Amino acid sequence: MTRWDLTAEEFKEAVLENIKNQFRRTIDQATKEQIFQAVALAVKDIIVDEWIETHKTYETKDPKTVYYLSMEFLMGRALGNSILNLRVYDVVKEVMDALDIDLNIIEDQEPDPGLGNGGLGRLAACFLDSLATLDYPAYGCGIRYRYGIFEQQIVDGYQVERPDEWLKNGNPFEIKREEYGVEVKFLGSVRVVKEPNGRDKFIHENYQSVRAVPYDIPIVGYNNYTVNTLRLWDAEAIRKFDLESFDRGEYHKAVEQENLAKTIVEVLYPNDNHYQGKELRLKQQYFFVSATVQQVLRKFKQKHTHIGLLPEKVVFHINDTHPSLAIPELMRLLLDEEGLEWDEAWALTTKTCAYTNHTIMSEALEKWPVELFSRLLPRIYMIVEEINRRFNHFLIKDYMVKKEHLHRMAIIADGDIRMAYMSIVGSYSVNGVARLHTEIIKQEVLKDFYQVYPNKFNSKTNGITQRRFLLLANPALATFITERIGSGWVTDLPQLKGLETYVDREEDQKLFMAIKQHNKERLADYIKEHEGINVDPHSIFDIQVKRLHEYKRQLMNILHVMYLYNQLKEHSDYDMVPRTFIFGAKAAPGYRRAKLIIKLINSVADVINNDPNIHHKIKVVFIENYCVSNAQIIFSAADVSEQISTASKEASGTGNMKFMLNGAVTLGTMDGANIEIVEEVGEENSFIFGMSSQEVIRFQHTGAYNPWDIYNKNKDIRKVLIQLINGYYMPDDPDLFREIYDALLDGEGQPPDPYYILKDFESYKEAQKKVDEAYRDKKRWAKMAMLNTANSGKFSSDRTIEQYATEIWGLQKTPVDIRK
Ligand code: 26W
Repeated sequence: MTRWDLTAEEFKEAVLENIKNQFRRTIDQATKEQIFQAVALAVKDIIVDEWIETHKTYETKDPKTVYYLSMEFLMGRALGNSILNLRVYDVVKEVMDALDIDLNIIEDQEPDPGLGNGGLGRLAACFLDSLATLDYPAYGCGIRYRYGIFEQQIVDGYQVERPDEWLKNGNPFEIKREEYGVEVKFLGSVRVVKEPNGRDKFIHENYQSVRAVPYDIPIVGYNNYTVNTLRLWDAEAIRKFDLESFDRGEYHKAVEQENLAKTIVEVLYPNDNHYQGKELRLKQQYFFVSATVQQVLRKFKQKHTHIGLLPEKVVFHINDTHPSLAIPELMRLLLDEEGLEWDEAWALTTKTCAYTNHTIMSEALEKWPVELFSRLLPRIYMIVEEINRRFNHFLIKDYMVKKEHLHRMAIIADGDIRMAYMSIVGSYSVNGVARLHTEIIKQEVLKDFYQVYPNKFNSKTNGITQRRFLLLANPALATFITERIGSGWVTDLPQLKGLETYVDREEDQKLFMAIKQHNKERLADYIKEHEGINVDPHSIFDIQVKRLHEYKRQLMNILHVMYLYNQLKEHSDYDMVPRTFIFGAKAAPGYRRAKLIIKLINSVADVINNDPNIHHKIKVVFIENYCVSNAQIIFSAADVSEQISTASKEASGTGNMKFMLNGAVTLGTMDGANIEIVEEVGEENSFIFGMSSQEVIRFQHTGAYNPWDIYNKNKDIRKVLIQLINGYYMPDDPDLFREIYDALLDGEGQPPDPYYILKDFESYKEAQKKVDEAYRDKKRWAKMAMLNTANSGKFSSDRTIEQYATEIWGLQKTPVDIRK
C-alpha cells in the first residue's frame, strides 16, 4: 500500500483488521480512542514502505545529511498532518464517512505531542516538514520526554499545571530501534596514561552510564515520496549484573544507574527564555547529544574509511546552545576513539557544526558552573578547557587582545562555561532568526565575536509551514485560494502574490470575509465549549497567543483593555466596534509575575464579561492550555494579530507569520520579523506603534526613563494603574496586583518598567484606535486582510530551509522514487 495507489476499500480493510487485532473488537464496539489507534496504524502502514524506500535512497546515494539537534520539537498532532501530506485525506474521509464516523473527532483523540515550549520547538517542527517536502536528507534528533509541556488549567483565574501524559496509550507512529542503542557515560573520573607512542590516553573510570535507545517517528513530505525521521532518544538502565560485582557492593550502583535512566528523560523543562543551572538539564543535553553524535559517527564509519570526509557528509545543526555539547563530544570521539591530533579534530569539528541563536535575553543565555560541569562530564570538561585555552591564545596572538581584556570573551570565566561563546568558536556558521535580530547580535550582544569572525555570521529569517497552518488548519481559505490561483502555493508560498488581483473585487472580498466569519464562529464554539463564555463572532477578534513573558507585554494589552472599559463606563455614548480580546499563554511554573499577569487577565475578564451595562462591547477570553492543536483553530479566526513585544526583545516571532498567512492584520512594534512583515505588506496594511529598537537600546544605555513622569501626566494611565491596587478587579484581595503596579513604577531594586509599557502605552492606544476606525470600513478591512495573506509568501519555512540548505548546510536535494 502506498499513498499513490491507496483505495478506500483497502484502507477500510486495514482499519477493521487493526481494530480486530489490536483490541479484539468490531468497529461498533470500539471506542473513539481505539478507532484513532487503528486509523493511525493503517496510516503508518502506508508510510512505512516509503520510509524504507527513502532510507534505501539515502543508503545508495550517500548524500550529505543534516542532523538537526534540538531539545525541543513541538510537533502537534501527526494524524491529520500525515494524511494531508500523503494526499490521502479524501480517501480516509470517504472511509470514515462510510463507517459513519466523524474524522475530526477521531483526530481529536490523538494527544498533542508537546515536546517543546514555544517558538524554538515549533520552528524545529516546521523545519522538519519543509525538509521532507523539499527532498532534503535530514534527521531531527531530540529527547523522548515521558512528559511534555504541562497541561494548563485555569482554576479561580490562576494557572495550574497538570502532567502531560502523552504516551499513556502509546504512540502508534513511533518505532523503537533497539539495535541502534548506545551507551552514554556520566560522572566518574578521568585517568591519563602515556601510551608507548608518547600520546596521552584518557580513561574514563567509575562512571555511571545509561543506554540511549532511539524511537523513530516518520516525517512525511508533501506530495513526494520522501519520509524523513525524527529520532527521539529514550534512556534505559544498563544491566550488566554479574554476581561478582554484586558482591563488591555494586548493587547500589546498579540502582543508581536505574534511577539515572528513569529521571533523564522524565520531563521537558518548562522554562522558555529563562536559564536555570539544573544538573538534570545538563544531563539531558549531554545524553541526547552524545547518543546522536556517537551513532552518526558509527554510521559514517560503516561507509567511509577516511574520517576527513566527515564535513562533506554530515552537518550537526545546534538549535540554540542547548545541544552545543555536540562540539566537545565530537572532539572527544575524534581524539579519544579515532586517535586524531587536536588540530585535525578541531578542523573537522568546526567544519561540521553550525549554530542558531534564538534569543538575546541575557537571562536566557546558558552558562554552566564549572563545578557542576566538570563533575558530571569530566572528560568533556577537559576538552572545553582546552578549547578555551587555545581560543584565548589565538586572541592574544592574532588579535592582540590584552590579557586583561580576555575575560570579556573567554569561554570559561567567573566560574562558568558560557555556552554561546563555545558555540560560536566551535561552529562554522552562526545565524540569527530575523534581520533585526542578526544585526543586534552583530552590533551589540556578540559584537566582539563578530569582529573576530565576521564571516561566520549570517541571518535566516524564520518561517512556518503553510501545510499545517493554512491547508490543514484553514481548509475554507485554502480552497478559496486554490480556486483562484491554483494549488502551487502549497509548496511555493510566494505564489500567493497572485491573490492581489482579487483584493479590489467586492465579490471576492465578501467571500474572503465570509470565510473569516466561519472561522470566527468555529473559534466562538470552541470558546463556548472550553471556557463557557459567549462571544460575539461579529465583534473584532483581537488575539494575542504566545508564551507569557514580560517582554511580550501581555500586560500592556490587558492594561489597554482596562482603559477601554473605563472609557465605556465614563462615557455612556463611547463609540467603539465591539471587540473580543483573546489571550492564550502558558507561564513557566516558577515565573511568579507571569502567573500573576494571567490572574490579572482573568480577573479583568470576570468583571468586564459580567457587566451588563457595557452592552457586550468588550469581551475578554483567556483560552486555557494554548498548544499546537488549538492554535490550528485560533489563527484562522483572528482579525487582529497582537505582536507587541518591546522592540529589540523578540528575536523573530513565528505566530506573527501564522496570523498574517490567515489574513489577520498585525498590530505590532518594529521588532523581530514584524519589520519584515511590514516590509512585505506595507505599513498602510498594518498598525505599527511604539519605540524603535534603537530608541529602546538607547534608553537602556542611558537609563533616562522615569515612568512616574508618564503616571503624573497621563490621567488615563493613572486611573488604570490605581485600579491595580484599589481592589477594582479584586475586591477580596486589593493588594494582589500591587506587585505589578510596583514593577511598573518603582522596580524594587530593578529599573522600573524595564519593558517600557507605560512609555509605549499612548502610542499603542492610538494604534488601537486606528484599528477600530479601519474595521468600520468593511471594504478597506477586507482588502487589508487579503493583502496580508497575499504578501505572506516570504514567511514559508520552505524559503527558510532552502536558505539553510544552500547557504549553511550545503545539502543536495535527494528525491525518492518509489516506482522505479
Ligand atoms: C535555557 C532556557 C531557555 C529555553 C528556551 C532559553 C531559551 C529558549 C528558547 C531559545 C526561547 C525561544 O523559543 N526563542 C524563540 O525562538 C523563536 C524561533 O526562532 C523566535 O521566533 C522567538 O522570537 C524566540 O523568542
